[in-house]
Amino acid sequence: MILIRCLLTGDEDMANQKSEELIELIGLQRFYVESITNIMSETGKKWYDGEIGIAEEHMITNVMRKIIEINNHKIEVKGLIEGVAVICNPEGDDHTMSNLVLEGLLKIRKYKVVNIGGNWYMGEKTKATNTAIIDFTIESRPDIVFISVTIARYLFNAKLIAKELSKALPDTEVFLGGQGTQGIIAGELQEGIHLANKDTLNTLNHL
Ligand code: B12
Repeated sequence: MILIRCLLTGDEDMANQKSEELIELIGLQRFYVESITNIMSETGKKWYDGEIGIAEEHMITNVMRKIIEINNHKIEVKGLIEGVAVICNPEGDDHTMSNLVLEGLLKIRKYKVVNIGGNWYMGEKTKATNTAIIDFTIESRPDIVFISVTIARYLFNAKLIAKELSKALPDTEVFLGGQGTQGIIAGELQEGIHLANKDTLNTLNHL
């Protein structure tokens, strides 16, 4: 794909232009859930196989994040909002690009989005971090909460956050999703906590 070539050479302007062309062709939502996800997993594979270094992987991630942010800003939320959505990662998980993609997809559906993000560097203070995420989310009074987990070892944290939120906010729909949730078995989660469909648009279209 031409876009990945622009990203690999660090040509940000060209990457932007190619993204615009792709969006024109397949629409923003498919660009988010198909093109970006594919390009990023290919990038991860190239890094894993030693074809590219850590710096190149970071550069691609950085340019991609900017492209998503530019496009998210273009989404206009007019009229009555559908609800409030909070997006977060559990402590430890640094994969925040999914949050940006989800932010855009929720904005398209007229949600006011509070994206707490990730990158919590509090060392051993996992409990304090979880409390911070939980308290902030409760204060935001969301209709839905999206918890994104990419690395499975942070699933325990994510489940803990989900459980507390579901207890404190019984009318709020809490979703766990992302690559790190692949091992969850249907029915394993308690009532009020949903496992996001592998097809992200499927989950979003059923909100
Ligand atoms: C970018 C990246 C990073 C960046 C993250 C930067 C950032 N700010 O996001 C950096 C460099 C920091 C990083 C670090 C690491 N990474 Co990394 N990373 C990636 C990479 C290349 C892309 C991830 C991405 O952004 N994808 C694009 C998004 C849009 O796709 P997505 O996350 O799948 O989200 C989609 C769906 O899953 C869904 N979704 C996600 N969450 C949710 C939640 C809900 C509720 C819903 C509805 C939907 C949903 O929505 C999206 C659209 O459909 C992946 C490769 C890959 N296969 O994805 C590796 C990858 C995830 N990383 C990996 C690893 C191993 C690491 C490190 C452990 C490496 C290391 N040794 O340090 C660290 C861990 C750091 C940490 N503590 O979290 C492995 C994970 C392997 C595994 N199975 O555990 C991967 C798969 C790479 C590989 N091939 O080995 N990484």
